Amino acid sequence: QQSRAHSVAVLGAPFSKGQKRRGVEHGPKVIRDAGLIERLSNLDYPVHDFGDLSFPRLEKDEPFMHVPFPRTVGTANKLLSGAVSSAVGAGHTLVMLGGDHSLAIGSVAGHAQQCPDLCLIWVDAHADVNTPLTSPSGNLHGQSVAFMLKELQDKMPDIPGFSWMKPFLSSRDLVYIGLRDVDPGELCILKNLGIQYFSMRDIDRLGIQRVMEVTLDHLLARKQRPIHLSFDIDAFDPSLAPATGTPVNGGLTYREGIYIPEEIHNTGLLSAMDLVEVNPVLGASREAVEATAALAVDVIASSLGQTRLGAHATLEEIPSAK
Ligand code: B3U
Ligand code: MN
Ligand code: MN
Repeated sequence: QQSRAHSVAVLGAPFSKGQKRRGVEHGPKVIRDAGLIERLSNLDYPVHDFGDLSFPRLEKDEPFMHVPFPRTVGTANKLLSGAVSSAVGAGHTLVMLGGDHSLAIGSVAGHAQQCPDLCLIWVDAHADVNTPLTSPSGNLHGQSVAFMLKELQDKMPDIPGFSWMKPFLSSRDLVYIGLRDVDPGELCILKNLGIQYFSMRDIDRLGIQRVMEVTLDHLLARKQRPIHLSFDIDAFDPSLAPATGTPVNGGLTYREGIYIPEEIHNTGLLSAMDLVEVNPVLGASREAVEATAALAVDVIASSLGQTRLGAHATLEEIPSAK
């Protein structure tokens, strides 16, 4: 396969208003501190670190029904979508570091501005497809996908802060992997729209190899198209990724969680990705935070071509003994 882009852009999005726990805005810093840029430089293309976005603080942002900070989240995502759109438009493969998962709204929307035929792989313990009316918490990080789906348009109220965007994604262009904490309204949406998903139980039954085969076949069989990977670190088992806001037992093993981005890289079609919900404040110790951040770096590096076998030297690089 051809590889789409020849350079990588890293963009931090220190934002946490899509949920109620503080700390996830420090995700970009701890992921960088775990050596992200250095690891990516060892791969074969130029890496541009675009730094962190700075999001406006709004004076007054009353809840919409029980949804907190709607204008703050909407405005942040509008800003992010513009930045992602420029980076992808400039030919970079975009890596967005969150921040909470509400940021996927702007990230995928900005990517879709440049690549209207993109498909989306959502790796998460949660489906994040609540509408404001089905959401038990009100939190927007549990509603990101609902903002994107065209088929949910008539179920979505007009939320202040989001008038800049229209739904752009068809339910057949989305696959979930890792689900194990899905709300009743969300399950109804998944089934009703016929969305392809693989729960942890499905991974137990089929194995991760088959899951990725069906995932990529579902999205790419009709035509080759750009992939957006939205990876929530809570897809991993909490023993591996403890520093996150809503850990759920029974998650991905290290090998499953690395195999997913490896297979996506092998398509040559990865165009943008998110790595979200690393929250250093919620780690029980420094070690717990560092382990979670190191895992995030492994996922990103694997998405961009790092292999478990290691880099491949050329024959000329092997020293001659004679
Ligand atoms: N489904 C619940 C819980 C949740 C979603 N995403 C996370 N937690 N991280 C909700 O609030 O919508
Ligand atoms: Mn999520
Ligand atoms: Mn999640």
